[in-house]
Amino acid sequence: MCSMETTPRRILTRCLLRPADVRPQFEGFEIIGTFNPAAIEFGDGVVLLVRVAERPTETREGYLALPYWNWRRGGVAIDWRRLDEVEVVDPRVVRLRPSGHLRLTFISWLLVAFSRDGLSIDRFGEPLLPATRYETFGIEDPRLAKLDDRFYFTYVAVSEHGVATALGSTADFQSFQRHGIIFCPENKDVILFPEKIGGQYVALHRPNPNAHFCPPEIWIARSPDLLHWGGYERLLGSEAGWATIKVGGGTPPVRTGRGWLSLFHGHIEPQRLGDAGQYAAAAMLLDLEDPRRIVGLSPRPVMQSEADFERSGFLRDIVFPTALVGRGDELDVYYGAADTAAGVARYSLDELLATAGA
Ligand code: MAN
Repeated sequence: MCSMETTPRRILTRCLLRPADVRPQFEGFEIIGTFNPAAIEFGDGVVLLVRVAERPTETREGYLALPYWNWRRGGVAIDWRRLDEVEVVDPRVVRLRPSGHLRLTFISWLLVAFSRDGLSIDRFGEPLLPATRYETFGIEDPRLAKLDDRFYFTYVAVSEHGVATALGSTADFQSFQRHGIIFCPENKDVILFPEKIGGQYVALHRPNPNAHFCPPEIWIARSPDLLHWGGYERLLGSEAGWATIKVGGGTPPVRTGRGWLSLFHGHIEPQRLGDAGQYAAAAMLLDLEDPRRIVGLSPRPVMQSEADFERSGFLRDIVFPTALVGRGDELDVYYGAADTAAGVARYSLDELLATAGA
């Protein structure tokens, strides 16, 4: 699909976590994914917040099980829908008849995992389960940033009210505070910059409007307090021509001498009906003082599925970067693989910057 000449070398690739490594939270459920991990330096090592997806194991002839969180009672429940009432969009999503509303075939929550070397998990911490009415279909795809000596994480809150993004925080990864929805539906891939710029917090986000005048794009916004956002501006879309369906923010940016470096994902259209299509990642560099300005962009993906655990799983051919951790001249990319596993791949910082033209 794309030439390899500017593809940076992977120095190493490790599968960090697979579904078999984690126990289900809900009785009668199985884990189908431990993926899209937030990651950040913590103490002497790295801490991860991993998205865990589980689904009911029971099957009933002629019915499909759609799990949800009963936020009033505080527990998981299953909606059994007749097969003639649902239309399969892809393995993750079904459309209900006659309303046309979407539902997920699984439910996600977040798991804390600690790693000393950043390349293997030593122990797990607490699970963070859905709780509010905005989280009934699960909480997904967290991203972490350290701001004012506290760790803040954004996460996708999915419910019958839409796909919104919420904010949480912690000082120690043992107790957590929820700050509510910060980007209304439809917004996901909300990514905080790790410092204030010009006196304001900055975030990337990906609105997904219902009226499709264009494919979903990456936007940028500012806030005085992390809760109230404004100053919205479009950042990136069709410039990433290789991403034929859509683009979305990937990793929180890291400061480099050439600008804010971030990997973003792009969705490439499926070859076969019912497939989800391929997800790959490219690099962008944003101006340090004015991150609304793109100062470098890799013309092609820098990361595509290569390893077996990236090529096959719940879905196929997905690498979905969600965090960068600097290691001197090298950079560890944490990512979700095939919507199933969590991986880490190491790159040379200079090679990544070179692909973005810096
Ligand atoms: C998409 C995918 C799924 C996710 C839903 C809701 O279909 O990213 O993994 O569960 O959106 O966010």
